[in-house]
Amino acid sequence: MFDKVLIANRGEIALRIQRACKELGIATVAVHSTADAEAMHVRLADESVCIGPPQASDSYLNIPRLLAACEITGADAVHPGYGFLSENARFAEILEDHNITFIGPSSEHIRIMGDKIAAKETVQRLGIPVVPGSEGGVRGDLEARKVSEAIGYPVLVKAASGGGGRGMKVVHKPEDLSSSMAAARSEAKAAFGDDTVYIEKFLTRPRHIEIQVFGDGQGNAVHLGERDCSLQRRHQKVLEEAPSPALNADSRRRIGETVAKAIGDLGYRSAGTVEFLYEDGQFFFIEMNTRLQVEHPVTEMITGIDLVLEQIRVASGSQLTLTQDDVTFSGHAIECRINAENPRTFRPSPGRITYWHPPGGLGVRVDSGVYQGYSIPPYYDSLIGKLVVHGKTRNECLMRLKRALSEFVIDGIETTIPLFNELIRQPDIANGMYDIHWLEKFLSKP
Ligand code: MV4
Repeated sequence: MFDKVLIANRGEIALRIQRACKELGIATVAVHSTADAEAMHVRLADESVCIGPPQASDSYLNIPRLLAACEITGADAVHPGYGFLSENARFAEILEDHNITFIGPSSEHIRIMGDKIAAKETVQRLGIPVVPGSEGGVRGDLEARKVSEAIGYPVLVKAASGGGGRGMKVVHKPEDLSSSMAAARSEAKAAFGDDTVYIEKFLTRPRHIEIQVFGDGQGNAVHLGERDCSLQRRHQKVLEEAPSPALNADSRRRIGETVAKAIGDLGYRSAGTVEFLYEDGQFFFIEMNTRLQVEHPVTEMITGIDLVLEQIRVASGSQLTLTQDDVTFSGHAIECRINAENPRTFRPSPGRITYWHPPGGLGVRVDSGVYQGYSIPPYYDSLIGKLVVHGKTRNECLMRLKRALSEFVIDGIETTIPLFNELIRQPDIANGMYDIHWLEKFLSKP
């Protein structure tokens, strides 16, 4: 086991990782920018190192500075959290070269899944159902025309290096294909430095359902069920839940077993998320995330499994002790992302938290990196906490969420709490009847 883990992140996820380290008796090192000197993740760590100025490119994303922090403190492993360097294959590789363990997958697996075309080819070979579309990248207009004809319009042109929906173009008719291809290419080139695009059948009203997987890199893998993350705005998730209101135990077991077998065959190590669009009872792979995700607590609440603790264990070379039979699902969990933002315009609202009273009680978990008197800096994402609620049934979970939201008091800044108070009162949400477009339609209403 490791003696000392450096956590290359900030905010609530840095605290989440510190908690797992503490339970394992591992010392923790926090890194921080000058803007984060007063942050909770710095206060609670055993040691801390200032790694640079506020801008992430000069601090949390700066590999040489992180390596220096490892060297100074003698950390033998690094947990990257989510965002920042968590899916940077080069970072994982450099750490490996310095005999520091990257707590995550191999750099090869990160690299493959970062290339959306390679990812799709890889998982398809392993038996995972994918969205019908081009075989690999599409070069000319003629090829694009043929592929689109074969799968039928509407089609979606996507960037191979994409993510977050950038460089995506919906095409409804052949006449628009050539101009949309050109637009997608130039957007992709500008955003990712790679203009490779591919084509898929455009699914018009799917749900976003993702399967949590976990492997030990030695061929053993399990699935931990799904999360329904359909409630998004501009590709930012707002509320996530498990189980999905759209699945039954049989469909869950079938997709879960398919995905777990594939992940084992791939020799994947650590936590991973296989993302699907789900429409008319069918799953279609879109992407795989090779990191711990923001919404992982939803899965922890219904399985009782500590994902970060398991990540640390397998990173230190242990085999997976969990078997699929050990993974049982109990009740329902919902996560609300509490952002320092205006609840209607989503404009960031940094500043000083003058009053902070989080909810508590049975089945209520608040993961947060802030405290009363703390000033939220304007340089990073606006997530300040996650309210995660568990109940025996979805209905109990919703009632408990309503109660927890009513207890939550945050003064001094605007937050997304009022939005959640509205959402849980919508019949479609109460009934679980929503797809990936539901939230934006709701927000566009007066
Ligand atoms: C799609 C799609 C419809 N059809 N692919 C958006 C970002 C990237 N992760 C994949 N995305 C989509 N891919 C096909 N073939 C619709 C989306 C999409 C979406 C997906 C998940 C959650 C929210 C979304 C919002 C808009 C579009």
